[in-house]
Amino acid sequence: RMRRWQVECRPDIDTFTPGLLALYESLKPSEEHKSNQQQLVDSLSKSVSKEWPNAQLHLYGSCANSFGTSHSDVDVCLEMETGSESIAEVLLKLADVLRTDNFDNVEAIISARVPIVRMSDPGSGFSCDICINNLFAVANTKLLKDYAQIDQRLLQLAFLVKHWAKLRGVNETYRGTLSSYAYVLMCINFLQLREPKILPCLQAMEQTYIMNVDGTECAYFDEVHQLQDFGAENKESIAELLWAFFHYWAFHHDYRRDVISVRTGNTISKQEKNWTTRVGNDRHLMCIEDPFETAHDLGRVVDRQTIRILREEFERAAAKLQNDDDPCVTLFEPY
Ligand code: 3AT
Ligand code: MG
Repeated sequence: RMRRWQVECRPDIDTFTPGLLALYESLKPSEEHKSNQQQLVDSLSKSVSKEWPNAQLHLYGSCANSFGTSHSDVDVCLEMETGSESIAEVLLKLADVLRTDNFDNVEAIISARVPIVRMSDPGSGFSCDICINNLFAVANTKLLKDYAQIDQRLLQLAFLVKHWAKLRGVNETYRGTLSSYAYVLMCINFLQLREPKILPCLQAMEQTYIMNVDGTECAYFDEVHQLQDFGAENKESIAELLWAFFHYWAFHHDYRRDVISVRTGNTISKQEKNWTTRVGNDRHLMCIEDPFETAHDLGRVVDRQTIRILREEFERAAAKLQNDDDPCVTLFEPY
């Protein structure tokens, strides 16, 4: 009897590639969407510079890493000298400034791991998160953007996975499932592990980009225009890859032993990271190493209940792609 993990992909899987690519195209943000985002950034920049003329405004997250859909929010990082003020004090002052300038629903969220001000733009209705001096996010945004330029299958796969995760309700960190950022790292690592490889490991190559964040060096090879043909030997279609992605997380990944690591382009052991026992709220049931903040496990939000939900969803997704007549529809049915 074939074991589940030995199952091969259905022979007609490629017939679903055009449908999946059409869906991917429909998820990409429109030009109008991008220009609305730019307007929001411009008016925000004006407000901020009145109070903090030397602050630098960086976009991060999906509005800058090229993994943004037409539903994505705008993530902004302000780089500034805070002097004797705490980040919380700066954020409270920022919230006041934004209220005065007529932004909507302004709210300072001070207790989060990364404290932010959240607000929305009265014109476009976009939601916007603003953080202070979180330059790791700026660095990982550039890393993701650079990976996306090597092989177009990364963007295609990640858009479909993010879309699936949103519709299936497994893209909610506050409820114990995974962030969009975590899903993109899962996609990158998965493509680094294909044979032949579709993506290289940029952090294992010559360092052409180095940014120092709070004493941690964020360094990697960023001359990605030299890597345009990197994945060319691998001919797998997006339908095959999407199935294999879910199949990997349903049946192949060793949840007990392994950590996925974009930094090394491989999986490493929990033992090596000392992620074998629960420390505080960090359970380390599903381990995803942050490429720069390597002590940070992006899966730490996952608990006993949500890991079961996630694994069932991965199995369901693999089964839909394997068996259904119209998986482009059924895969994405809301839960
Ligand atoms: P959406 O399209 O908005 O769902 P996104 O890529 O903007 O996707 P998030 O809004 O979840 O994702 O996160 C915004 C950025 O913040 C992405 C990444 O640069 C950074 N980030 C998010 N979560 C973490 C984390 N746990 N550790 C480090 N950086 C993070
Ligand atoms: Mg975002």
